[in-house]
Amino acid sequence: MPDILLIQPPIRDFYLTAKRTVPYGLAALAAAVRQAGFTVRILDGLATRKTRPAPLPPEMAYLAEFYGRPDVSPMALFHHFRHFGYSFAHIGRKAGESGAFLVGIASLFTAYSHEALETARSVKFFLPGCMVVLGGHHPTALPADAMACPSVDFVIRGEGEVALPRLARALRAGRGLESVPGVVFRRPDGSLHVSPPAVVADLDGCPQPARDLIDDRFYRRYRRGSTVVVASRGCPMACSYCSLSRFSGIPYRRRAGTAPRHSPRSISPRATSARISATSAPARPGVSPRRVHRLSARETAGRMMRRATRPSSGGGRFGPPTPTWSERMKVMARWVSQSGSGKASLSM
Ligand code: B12
Ligand code: SF4
Repeated sequence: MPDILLIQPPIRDFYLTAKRTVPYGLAALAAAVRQAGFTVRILDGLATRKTRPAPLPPEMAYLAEFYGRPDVSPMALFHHFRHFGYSFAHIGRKAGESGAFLVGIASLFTAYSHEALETARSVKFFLPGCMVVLGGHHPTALPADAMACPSVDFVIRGEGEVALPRLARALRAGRGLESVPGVVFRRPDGSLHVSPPAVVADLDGCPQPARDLIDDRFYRRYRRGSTVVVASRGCPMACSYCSLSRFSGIPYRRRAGTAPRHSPRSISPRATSARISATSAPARPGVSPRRVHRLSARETAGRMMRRATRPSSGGGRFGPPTPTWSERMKVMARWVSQSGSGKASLSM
């Protein structure tokens, strides 16, 4: 029976790509609570191919007449609104069987915040004696929204590696929670105690994520094992539409020892070789973060150009891009490499 259960909730959307949902943050938290002496398990609500149609949410109900007809085109991806992952009842039952005293639920994305709350309700139903804590970008930005759900006992804002073990220890010892970084809780009069987001001061002091708790059968790419390596936290950019740099309270930091510590074997004892593909900017010693970002975007644009001009692009279904399209890509690459304002309209 684990002391702590960490849950990645299922999601409801038109599509899901498994490589985007590796529960890296939960593995980082699991390593931290393990180091503090707690037993822990990850219940990954997305580590299954199970999917079924779900009703459109009320704000999208007007789309109903456009969906529902059979669609065999390559764009059939967006054919139905679907529930991806295990059912809320299944997750609740598994939480009940775990008997954990503390259940942590990831609520990373605002668009999927309802699924995190539904998970919390199901967990409380099947395991009424446990404490439920929510963390991730959504409750960090809008803690009162999450706390409005009676099944949520606490929120931890910001990074959880230091905060979650401290919350667990305080709960076990029956101590007050005021000193737990990032914590949000209800005071006896019903008002909320809201702490500023927690920030890990020494990223290199954090243990390696508990990758052994990730169900990597589900996260294979091209029939090989795959994993995520996070070389930095926060973001060096300041896109005008993004809350991260301005309001999250999470500063941009790089991990000093990333390259040597992440040899294939340090990532997984079973790994024999590594093929690296980057979706965000890797750290480069001696180069300013913004420049790293611009270089990375330029390289990505260049790679896309080269790939797109091969006739096999798009799995062989589509021909090479039109000149207008490739011209646009070149302009974009030029613009990205020249842009020095820090107000980019490109993301990640
Ligand atoms: C890499 C990245 C991606 C990658 C990989 C995502 C992944 N598998 O983790 C890709 C490109 C696939 C991606 C996709 C998306 N992303 Co993204 N992504 C990022 C990025 C750049 C870094 C995230 C990261 O890895 N952080 C490091 C890990 C360790 O942190 P973490 O997972 O957040 O976990 C920490 C804390 O959040 C907290 N925590 C997390 N869970 C829990 C649970 C508990 C109980 C507790 C206590 C704490 C806690 O503690 C953890 C350890 O410190 C951030 C921006 C940024 N610079 O931070 C955006 C960001 C997270 N993404 C964002 C969005 C919106 C998306 C998409 C929804 C975009 C879209 N429309 O498709 C998709 C959703 C993907 C999905 N899961 O279906 C937003 C979320 C904002 C919001 N409020 O919704 C961010 C903040 C960027 C932004 N501002 O737009 N993303
Ligand atoms: S690059 Fe992504 S995370 Fe950074 S400010 Fe822009 S949108 Fe936000």
